[in-house]
Amino acid sequence: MSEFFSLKAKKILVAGHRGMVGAAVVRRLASEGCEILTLGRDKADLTRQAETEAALADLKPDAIVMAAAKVGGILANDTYPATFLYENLAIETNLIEGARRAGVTRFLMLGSSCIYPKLAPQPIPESALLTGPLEPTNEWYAIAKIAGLKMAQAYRRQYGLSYISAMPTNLYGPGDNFDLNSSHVMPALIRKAHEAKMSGAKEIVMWGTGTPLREFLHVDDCADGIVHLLKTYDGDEHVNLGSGTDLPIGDLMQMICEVVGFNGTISKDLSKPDGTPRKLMSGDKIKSLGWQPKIALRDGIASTYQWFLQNVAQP
Ligand code: GFB
Repeated sequence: MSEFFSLKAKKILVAGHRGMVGAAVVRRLASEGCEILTLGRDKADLTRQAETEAALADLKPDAIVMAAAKVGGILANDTYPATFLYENLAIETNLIEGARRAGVTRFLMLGSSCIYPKLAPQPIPESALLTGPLEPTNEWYAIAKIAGLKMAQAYRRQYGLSYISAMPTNLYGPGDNFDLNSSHVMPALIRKAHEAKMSGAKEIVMWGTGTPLREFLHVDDCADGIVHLLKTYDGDEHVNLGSGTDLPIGDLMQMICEVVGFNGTISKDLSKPDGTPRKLMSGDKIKSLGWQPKIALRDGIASTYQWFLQNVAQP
């Protein structure tokens, strides 16, 4: 795939560099010969327009990767709809308009697979966007992310800017949030299996029925896909970024228990929501652009568990 945008000697701003995705993009960019810029909360609160625009005017990056977002698992999304809608809209608006004002011609906006209708055809092609109602537990976050990708399209159309969007599937890996109330399923289940093993508990609790299917992509694969798109893609339509396979949450739980070494039983908390039944994305488009993921799920869980042991677990 020919390079549309060379990163060599360019100034690339990774917005959200302390988050799981942003940190992975920083690691991935280290071998690209570019200057990596970051924007900590101490320098600018990205939900504040004036602060964001002043910081971007000062940094004058050649390109921006928008990894900054208010993110969380199914319960956090369902409990804080206003926060998820407001903060994500504000961050996107401030970064995209701020980028335009600062003369930034290249921008990669990151969304999520929850932008697609709850009952979209599987695997979900990019063209399924806005063809049906959203999953209620995360429609607020989804609406914000749809607005973000539409902003990138609108800025391309009106101002001729090379702004693009990527929609990653459920991500996991080093730097994830392991807080049981706000996290996604992967870090929650790693923590639960580990703590049960350490305390000798006989049982761990999984939310919902365990039947929903989810697709998982290691964050280092995601960062690699982001850099690939940044260098090679200049289209109007967003691009799915997934692993190509999914599995039931119950099977994921089983795999995590094997990796962690927890041999007890798994019970279900049916008071917690299942969310969308399935959201496997089609990877045809990114494959045609010359990219595919490398990290197998079991290997990714094992290395994430090691990261958890070294960085989060209490000794
Ligand atoms: O990862 P998760 O929170 O988010 O949950 P979504 C995925 C599935 O795992 C759901 C089940 O069916 C949960 O009920 N699950 C089982 C658990 N046990 C647990 C647990 O202990 N913790 C959690 N968190 N889940 C999010 C969206 O949806 O995915 C966001 O809300 C975003 O907007 C993100 O799109 C990628 O996959 O359901």
